[in-house]
This record gives sequence, structure tokens and C-alpha cells, in this order.
Amino acid sequence: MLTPLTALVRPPAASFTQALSRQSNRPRIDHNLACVQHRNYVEMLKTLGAQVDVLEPLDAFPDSVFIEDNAIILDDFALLTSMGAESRRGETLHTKSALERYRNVEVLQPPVYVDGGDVLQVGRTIFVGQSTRTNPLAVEAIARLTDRPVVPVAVRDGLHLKSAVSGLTGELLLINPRHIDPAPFAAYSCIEVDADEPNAANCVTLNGTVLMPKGNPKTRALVEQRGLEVRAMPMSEFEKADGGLTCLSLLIPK
Ligand code: CIR
Repeated sequence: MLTPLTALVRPPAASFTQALSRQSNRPRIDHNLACVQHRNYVEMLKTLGAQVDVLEPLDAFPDSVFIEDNAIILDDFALLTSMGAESRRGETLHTKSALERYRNVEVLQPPVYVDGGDVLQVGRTIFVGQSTRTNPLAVEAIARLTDRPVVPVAVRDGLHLKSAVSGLTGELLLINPRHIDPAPFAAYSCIEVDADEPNAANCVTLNGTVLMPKGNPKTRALVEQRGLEVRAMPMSEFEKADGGLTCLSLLIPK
């Protein structure tokens, strides 16, 4: 039985080659290859049962392909984020009208700062990364809008919380304890990513299949040992801009 959901995606803008990156000697982004990798991602989401809503690219915003950061999808409403990077703040208004097709939308405002990549929902708990993009005011703001537990997590390295931890099932997480404080996840069963494969921690699980970035064979084997099916997705061009699989979509359960 497939869980019906919609995935909002935004293809790479022509300006994607200028996307933000924390990597000092970032290799050149190949725009054509990024578009191919994005199309493969969309096709995989469809194969796994998602209805995909493809929005227009936004050339004024080089990082707009990373649409996950624009919103937090909750059960009966969506929160439009107040993004941590100034150059990205205008993206959210463009995403708002699309989101309104699926949810009522509430809008977070500065001095609250939060990127969607810092918000991980596991069961009823909402974990909020405390990173260079997301501040403590975001934890308070989200907690005021929901009766679900909202738990801060220190992000020590890497861009976002979800760069370092993913939910594989309701009880099983894939985690990089070198990049975040693992203590808030102590009650869960966790697989640690291989130390040589930090990118592996950002996975999307859809209808029982785990999408993992290509090039992480040791972590892939650890996940498969737990009986989960894994598909490896080429993500090289997005990784050059610190992005991963979750960043490329907003998943909206029906
Ligand atoms: C940025 O720095 O904002 C983008 N270059 C990467 C955003 C990746 N998004 C994510 O991890 N959710």
C-alpha cells in the first residue's frame, strides 16, 4: 500500500552555477549534468509513487533548486521559513503560492531564522537543528504553533541537521554523530554512516525504499543489512553546493 504524497520540486536555475558553497575550492558546477540529475530524481520520485509538482526555475535565485529549505510541512498546515542566508530569502514567496494548493500557509519572520533542511520530523517529534542558518527563536516559534514535541539539536559541522541525520523508518535513523550532537536521538535505533562517507547521511525514504547519494558503498551495505532496499542516486552537482537528496523536494503527505 503506497502512501499518497505530492513532491514539490524546482529545477536548477540557469544561475545554479553561482550557488552558495561552504567548500573553499568548490569544483565548477556542470549545469547540464545538474539538470540530468534533477530529472532522474523526479523520475525516481514518480517511480516510488509520488505525484510530482514541477515549479518554474527561478533564475534570480541560484540556490532555489534546494526547495526543501523554503518550508516546513506539518500535518494540517505549512510554515514558510525565514531563511538564514540573505541571498535566499526571496525564494519563499515564489514557493508560497504553490504550497497553498496543498496546505494553509503560515509565515515565519525575522528575527526567527530557519531553513527547512534543519527540521527533521520523526514520528510526532520535530527536531530543529541549531546551525549557522537556524536560531533558537525558530525552536520557540515552531513550538508555539504545534502541540508536538519540538527538540533542538546542536549542528557542529556541515550545513544543516538533515545533512547529518535521516529517518529511514519510524524507529531507525541514519546518523553522522561527528557532525551533530547525537544525544537527542538516544531513544532511537541508529545506523552510523561510515566515517569516509559523510554525504550518505542525507537520504530520502519513500514508500519503503531508501534513496541514498551515489558513492557511499559502505554505508549502503550497512542499511541493506537491516533489510531495507536502497537505490543510489547521482548527486555530484548538488553536493558541490552542499545540497543533498532531501533538499531537492518538499514532500507533502495527502
Ligand atoms: C545553501 O547554502 O543554502 C545551498 N547551497 C545548499 C542548501 C542545501 N539544502 C539543504 O541541505 N536542505
